[in-house]
Amino acid sequence: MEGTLTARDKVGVQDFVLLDAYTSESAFVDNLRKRFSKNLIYTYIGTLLVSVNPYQELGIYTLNQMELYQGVNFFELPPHIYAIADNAYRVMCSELNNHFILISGESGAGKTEASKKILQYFAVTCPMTESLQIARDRLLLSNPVLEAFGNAKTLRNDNSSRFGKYMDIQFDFKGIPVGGHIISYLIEKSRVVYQNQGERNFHIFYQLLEGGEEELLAYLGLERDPQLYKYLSQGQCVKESSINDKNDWKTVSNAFSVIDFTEEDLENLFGIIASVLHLGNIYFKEDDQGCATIPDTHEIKWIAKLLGVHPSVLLDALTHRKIEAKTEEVICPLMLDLSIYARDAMAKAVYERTFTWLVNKINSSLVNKSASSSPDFTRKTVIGLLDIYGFEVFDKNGFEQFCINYCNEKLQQLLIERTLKAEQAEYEVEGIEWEPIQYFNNKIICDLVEERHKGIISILDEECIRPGPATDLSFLEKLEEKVGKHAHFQTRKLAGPKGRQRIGWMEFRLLHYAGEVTYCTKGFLEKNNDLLYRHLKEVLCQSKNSILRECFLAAELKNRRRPPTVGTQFKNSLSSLLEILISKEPWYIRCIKPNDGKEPSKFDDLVIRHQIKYLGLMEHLRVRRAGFAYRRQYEGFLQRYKSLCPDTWPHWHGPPAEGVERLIKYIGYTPEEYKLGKTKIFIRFPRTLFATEDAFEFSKHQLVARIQATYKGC
Ligand code: AOV
Ligand code: MG
Repeated sequence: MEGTLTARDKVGVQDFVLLDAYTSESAFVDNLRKRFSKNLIYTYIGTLLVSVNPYQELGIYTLNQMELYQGVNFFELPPHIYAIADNAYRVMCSELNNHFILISGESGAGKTEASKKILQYFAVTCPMTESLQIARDRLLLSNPVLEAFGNAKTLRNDNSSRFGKYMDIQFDFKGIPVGGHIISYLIEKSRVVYQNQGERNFHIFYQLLEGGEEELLAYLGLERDPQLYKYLSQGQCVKESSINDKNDWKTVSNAFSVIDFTEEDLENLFGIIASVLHLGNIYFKEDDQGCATIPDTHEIKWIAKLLGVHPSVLLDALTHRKIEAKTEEVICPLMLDLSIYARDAMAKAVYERTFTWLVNKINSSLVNKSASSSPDFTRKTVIGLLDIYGFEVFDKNGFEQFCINYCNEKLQQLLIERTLKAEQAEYEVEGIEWEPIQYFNNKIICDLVEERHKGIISILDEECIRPGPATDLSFLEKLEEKVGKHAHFQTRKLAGPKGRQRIGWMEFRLLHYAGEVTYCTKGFLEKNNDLLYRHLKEVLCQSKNSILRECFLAAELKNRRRPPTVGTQFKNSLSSLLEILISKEPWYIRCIKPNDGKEPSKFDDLVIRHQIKYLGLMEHLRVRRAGFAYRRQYEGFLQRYKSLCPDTWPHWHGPPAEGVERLIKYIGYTPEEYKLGKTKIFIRFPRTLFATEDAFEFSKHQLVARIQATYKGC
């Protein structure tokens, strides 16, 4: 065959395990490039799906495509996200067990789009009854609502998810989707009050101003022009050509009407959104003593009206602070910077809690009452979809990146453990011997971050609560003292000469699984503490806006003492997430961004290599290949290659295992090339399968040629 290009040479292999040079990153990149240039964005590593963002509509998500993939065995068709969705669904239906699909990749790689494609696939292909259509619609429409409130334009992605999302889609025993449940993780609330150059606040603010009806804006005391609002205009990019806020407003309004939101809910909800904008425009002045005053109370009046609080009480709470002395409360005026802090803290807290309320509200609308009360429907299984922020490295990385990257460490750990475990379990079940492979266990980094009393989060918490003046610098010094010798930790003081050049005085560096990230400790204490002055909390607890009252009162009653810090809350919520995931069958989608410019058809080797590294794809491939490159159920193998052996063509009537044995003997497999398990054939080398594939392609062409010749003769 020398000199001629095979299909594999032109479009690459559709499963990386078939790569001959499977340990070579270059071969991996080459294969991805070949496929990408032909708009083949999906490739497997076994049952893991690698997806490269095409940054263009490819016409591969049509109804026809959905039908094509329905009920078809995994490797029968070219790789597709529908194959993952369909297989997870079918295994769930046949084995009545729970599954999850973990979608990971860096910002802009296509995670959210992938999760939407999966949801749409289920909505279209799963059996449905009329009474359950509403549950399906609500599940679908929860997306635009959560995206409006939780997504924003960043430098990396015009629709970047600024919260983590885990969604369970619940199915009854017949495989009909009956409801769902969403858990959200750590929304990036700092964005409410500040955006970097070229970035925007959460979409909902712009949608409301662009699309909201005249009467609504008048009721909320808002002007249409986003430039007029400080919280919306700091990034100097209130308009973005790829975003149509007006249309999106219509979609979100329609979604609200389908998801059980009452008029009153919406009035309260937009009252809060508008109040945040008014808050941002409050202007403070310094009096002779340096204390803050609010000379113009226009905004205060609007906030007071919309939140149902007394204007003078609000004004007081923004410029004063209650301090508990031994026996009494003392009220003291705030200096200018502390008033600004109080105002921003209020905006952030109000937005964050409203977002949580929104998720809860959507969840209660996703509970299908008729389904859960009927005994026939008690048996439920779920497919969980995890779309969480990807590993982030910016020029400056803060507390938010620290949390996001820690989350990615944890998920990476889960993937490695589950992959190895699953692989080992499969060999055991099939009665096949295998050699375990070495892999880097990133538990050491997870421990560095989360270990009780010793990890970075604990050290940060200690600094947050200890009496005496604690600062971001004293936190860094504590880190140096307690984890300074850790192999994955560096600071300027403790790093080698190379590090000395690049790590600033306020910075520390973590050697993450995915690469080095330097974090600036500025703001760590404040963000972890997340203090809202008690005075302001009291005002919000008394609010006549029922959403706010509910959010703040409930939290007050629950946390009479000091609530856990942000870092600890996040750590706990991640640990519950892992508990949820560990009990389910995993499916993985690893998304890759082809370039940093959001450009279609541009394949940037460097950008891609970096992602391959930190997504652990080479490692995954090694694990997958450590024992056998390929495995396939006897039925599927026989079905595909039966034409290669006269004994099995056109039909084999005996047990499939025997048919496969007959077939591979005929085509000349040697004993070291394969092993026969209980239900599957395991092929050790890719070249064996290649040869079989080539023979199959050859025989197919011969057959076609023969048919064509026959017709020509007619
Ligand atoms: P992300 O979820 O992974 O980033 P998105 O799913 O929002 O990334 O994708 C970013 C953009 O890439 C989308 O808005 C689309 O324009 C385009 N895109 C992604 N996937 C596809 C696809 N399959 N086909 C066509 N275009 C696509 V973040 O939320 O920022 O981590 O935090
Ligand atoms: Mg996203």
